[in-house]
Amino acid sequence: MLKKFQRWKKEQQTGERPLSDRKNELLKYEVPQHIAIIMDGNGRWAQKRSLPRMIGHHEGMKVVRTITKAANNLGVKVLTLYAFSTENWKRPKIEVEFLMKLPEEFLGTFLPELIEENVQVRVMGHLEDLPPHTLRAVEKAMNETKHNTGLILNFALNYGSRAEMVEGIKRLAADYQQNQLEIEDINEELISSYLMSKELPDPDLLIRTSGELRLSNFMLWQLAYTEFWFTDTLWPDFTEEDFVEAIEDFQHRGRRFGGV
Ligand code: V0D
Repeated sequence: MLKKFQRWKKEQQTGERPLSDRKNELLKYEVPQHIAIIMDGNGRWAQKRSLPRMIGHHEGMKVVRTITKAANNLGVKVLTLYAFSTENWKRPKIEVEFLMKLPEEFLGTFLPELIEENVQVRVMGHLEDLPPHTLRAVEKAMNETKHNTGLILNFALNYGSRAEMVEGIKRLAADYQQNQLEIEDINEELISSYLMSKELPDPDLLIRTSGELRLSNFMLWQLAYTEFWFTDTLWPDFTEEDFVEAIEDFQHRGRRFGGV
């Protein structure tokens, strides 16, 4: 409510186009089907305020809710969020333990709302290494939303793209060894079907916050034709306005797939 008022006041003072107008305009053009986000800058957001990094992660979790609602309302089909990479285990133990409680807290607070809004929760990553309490919460959410037909909210959790490829290629090789497929059957579509993102379209738009201009082992195969959008804004400061701006920019770019 406060945020809405502040937005209205700013629009009055600066003559900015209201968010509702911008969203209506957006819907006249092609909205990206699949948006992937690297939600970076949570620790830095906290450190800038002399707060523990955990507070930044917690603030970042609230933004996940805002952007999920926005994506669902705009008719985005899939929102993939990079929540925890295979590299993130190297962080201090207490930070990892705190992070592993966030799925439970997020779902404990927002699962009823997600169900209400017809959102389907999915997770891609090596789930077998997650603490049992985290896995339980995630499995419950996936199970309770599996028939929902709205936005697919896809969390990349303990995910790494190269590991995903290695594991997929091993299964492909095993299937070959057992005469399930022939060399000639190997094509891009088949390879996609051995990845954790199978049955999802490739992302149309990748957003990375906090000024880092790297992929950090995120969906390397799937991002081959994706438009990239970077911002210096830290994830806890990322707003619906920023999200709409990214989509507006996406719509203004011509995508040519190497053709003319
Ligand atoms: C911390 C910013 C939601 C990024 C967002 C375990 C870093 C907040 C989830 C979540 C995290 C994951 C799965 C699920 C439901 C919610 C989450 C982690 C970190 C890593 F089914 N936010 N969030 N998971 N952060």
